[in-house]
Amino acid sequence: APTYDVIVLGLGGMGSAAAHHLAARGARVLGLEKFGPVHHRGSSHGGSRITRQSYFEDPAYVPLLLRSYELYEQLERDTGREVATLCGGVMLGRPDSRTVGGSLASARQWDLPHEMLDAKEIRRRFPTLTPHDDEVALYEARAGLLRPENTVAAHVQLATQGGADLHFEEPVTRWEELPGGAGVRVHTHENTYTAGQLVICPGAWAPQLLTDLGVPFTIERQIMYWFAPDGGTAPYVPERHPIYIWEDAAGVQIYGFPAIDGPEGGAKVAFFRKGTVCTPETIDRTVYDHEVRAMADQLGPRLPTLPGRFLKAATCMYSNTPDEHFVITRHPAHPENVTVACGFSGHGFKFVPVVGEIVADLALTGTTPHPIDLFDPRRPAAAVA
Ligand code: PYC
Repeated sequence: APTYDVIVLGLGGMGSAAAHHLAARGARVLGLEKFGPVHHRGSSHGGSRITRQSYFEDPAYVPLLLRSYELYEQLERDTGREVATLCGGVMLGRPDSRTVGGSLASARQWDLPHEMLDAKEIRRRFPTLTPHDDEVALYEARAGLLRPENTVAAHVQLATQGGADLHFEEPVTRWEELPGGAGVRVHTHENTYTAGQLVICPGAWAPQLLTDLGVPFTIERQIMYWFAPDGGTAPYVPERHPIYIWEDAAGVQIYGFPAIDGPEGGAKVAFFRKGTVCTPETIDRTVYDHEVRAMADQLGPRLPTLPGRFLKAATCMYSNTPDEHFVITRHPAHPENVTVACGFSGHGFKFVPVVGEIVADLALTGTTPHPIDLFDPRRPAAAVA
């Protein structure tokens, strides 16, 4: 008989959540991760991620977000770690922008608490922000930020406490199905393991690990920037400052956070998308002056106390599907034994705990009560290169 009920390949944001939810249901779990716990070489680092409910990408995400909020609260209660700060958020742009219009559509469809602010009201409430007169914002009090490293550490902690064996620095070299649908065999340089089920949470390694999924993933190099505002961080503390996603007239989105690392830590900002294609092995981790300048140029007209002084930058990766919707499914080529969660396309972190729950459902029962039709890799829009 297989040694484990489930092997989880990849213990980043999604995989560590899956390992926890599987172990909490009594499964014998082995987790295998190429790097150490909470590393900076994938997509779950950088100190902060946005969370929000009035979801401009598609209203179909909202029920999953509501559950994810509950599970993030539970994660804080169970571990005592700070993972979420609901400082409020503004989705800003012209009324007909995707950021504003899409957020409002989700808020209306799901009756989510929100306020619409005109430019004058935005400037009054949040004096760091200076929108054009023709810009508006959807304000959501329950938007805010998540701490990715703490989230991964919390899930690793709970998975371990739940009895999961988590092996770090042990990359998977290959895997195959056992004869007769009995499960899977997974190889690393150290060992060979068997399990009834395999869960693949590959992050940016999806193109290499999921070649037979039929989804042309694009891995995108992203840069996160930290700037020290002129006049100090006092107006940027989370008690006063919201997270923001701000779309310009050309459809380019920037986003930013309050200053969460004290007066010396500055405020983090970034472009949402607009990265360059990369691979996890060859990504250029250097951030160049022209890139810092391009970010700085966006800030001055919109947040006049930024860019201030450039502090630091770091790189990260998005794993994009063609339509930017996730892939969460039983693997179509291995439907009996393999579950995959990938292609989070730069907007997945807020879903980490609910993805852990869904993956546990799929691996242990073959189905989930959560609405995941949008994430089927066989949808036509997922195949368009
Ligand atoms: O998922 O809200 C998000 C987000 C904003 C910028 C990158 N991702």
